[in-house]
Amino acid sequence: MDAITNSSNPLVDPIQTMNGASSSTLTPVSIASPVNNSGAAYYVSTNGSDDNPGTSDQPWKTVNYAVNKDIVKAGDTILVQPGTYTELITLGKSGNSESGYITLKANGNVTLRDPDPIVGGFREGVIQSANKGYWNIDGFRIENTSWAGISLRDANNMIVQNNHTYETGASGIIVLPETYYDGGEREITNKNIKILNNTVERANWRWQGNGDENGTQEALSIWGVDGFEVANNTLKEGSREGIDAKVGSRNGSIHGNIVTGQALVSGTFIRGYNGGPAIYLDGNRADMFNIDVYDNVVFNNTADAIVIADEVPNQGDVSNIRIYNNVVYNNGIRGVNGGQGIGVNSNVRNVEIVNNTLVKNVQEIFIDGIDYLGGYKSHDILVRNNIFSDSAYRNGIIEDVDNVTLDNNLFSDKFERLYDGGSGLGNLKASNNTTVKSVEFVSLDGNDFHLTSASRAIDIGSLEIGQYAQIDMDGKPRNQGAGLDLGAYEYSGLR
Ligand SMILES: [Ca+2]
Ligand SMILES: [Ca+2]
Ligand SMILES: [Ca+2]
Ligand SMILES: [Ca+2]
Repeated sequence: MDAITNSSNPLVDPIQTMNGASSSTLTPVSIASPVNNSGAAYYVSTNGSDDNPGTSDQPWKTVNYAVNKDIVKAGDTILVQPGTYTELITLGKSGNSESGYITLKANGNVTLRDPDPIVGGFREGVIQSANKGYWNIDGFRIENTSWAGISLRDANNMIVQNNHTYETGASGIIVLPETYYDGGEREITNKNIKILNNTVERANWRWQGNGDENGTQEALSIWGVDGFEVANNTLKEGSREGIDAKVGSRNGSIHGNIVTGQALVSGTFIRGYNGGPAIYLDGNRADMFNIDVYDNVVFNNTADAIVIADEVPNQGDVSNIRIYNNVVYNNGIRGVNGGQGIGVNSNVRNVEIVNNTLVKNVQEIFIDGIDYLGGYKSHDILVRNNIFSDSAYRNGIIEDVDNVTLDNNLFSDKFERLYDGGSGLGNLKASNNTTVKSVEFVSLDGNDFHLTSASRAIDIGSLEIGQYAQIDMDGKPRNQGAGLDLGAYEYSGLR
């Protein structure tokens, strides 16, 4: 396993152990370790000149000049001095594994602006690249763009960290193939991508409806990527979907992110579009597999929270997905959309949904493998040690799926049935589920879903969970006291 997939083991991942609801405010640690900064440093300043040598005393003037200059090599750093730069920056070269990344870093408060924020087609980003690798893009504010903020096509070994995109026409950050390639393995053109500690705010801000060229894709899109880590980012306010890993993206993780205020268009019924998930795994035109989604806080999104699906059933499927330690609350609008806390649709197999806390969504757990998208009947879904509480409409639905294990979960007793549906359901093993009048969170109204000593969720969990889930969302070991607790947070106080 390489450095990216190592992150799926929380015991050895320094980022994960620092995680919590406030993790995105922390300075990243050691995550950029592969970056080699031993090379030369060059400078860009608003009062420089592109005829200068690019030193601190005689800096260049434009960022795009710097990223294309022959003298800049793998392992070098370009420091962009404070100020506002209005230009499109097209990365013109690559670093390499021997000499390291090329670092493009904001050396203070640097704002990048689209020179023409209305004109610009599909794939344009204020920072953009095609078929390049080994760049570390660090610390920029990018605002008011025609399409993306940062757009990386056919990219490898990229780190995008500590940036803030604001009011982008389409995605804040997107990794994508140059063309659709008709799907299949050919569309997996990106490798080893880390998107860390960024803020993506008001993505798809010019979206007007289906077919609008300025508002396609999602706030943070991982498209056709083998090996990815999307960690500790904050997404707030966005017209469409939030974090979307799709079209055969695989061997990756989405963790420690805060996702709120996405799918603002939902309920407005603009040309038939009704929003999308805050975190979305969509296999689409190629096989998607081996993905961990954990330690995310997903709340106050207008539509669904975390959904696993396959929009193109006849090409590729989705398998080996783990969803754990997520806190998911107040998503959806009853009567307007499904408001799913965690959803599993068709063409999906081998999903483990473990130790999540889901509260006050329209419905908490939605497993329906056929009617929605077509494809084969989903199978082998494990739902264990979760808390499903205080839903607006119902606990959820389970149907059209085979081999479902639903055990050791806690439900609030608001509804007669643990789940609706039930047709086309083969081999459900439901056991040791508990219903309670109140979960006894620290604060249901205040959205603090740690457990109090009175909670029934304490010590009644199944020990049969993967190694990946042995640490709770706060970074504490599970199985304290007399047993393992349900939900994202292990109780560690006295009872
Ligand atoms: Ca433009
Ligand atoms: Ca597919
Ligand atoms: Ca169905
Ligand atoms: Ca315990």
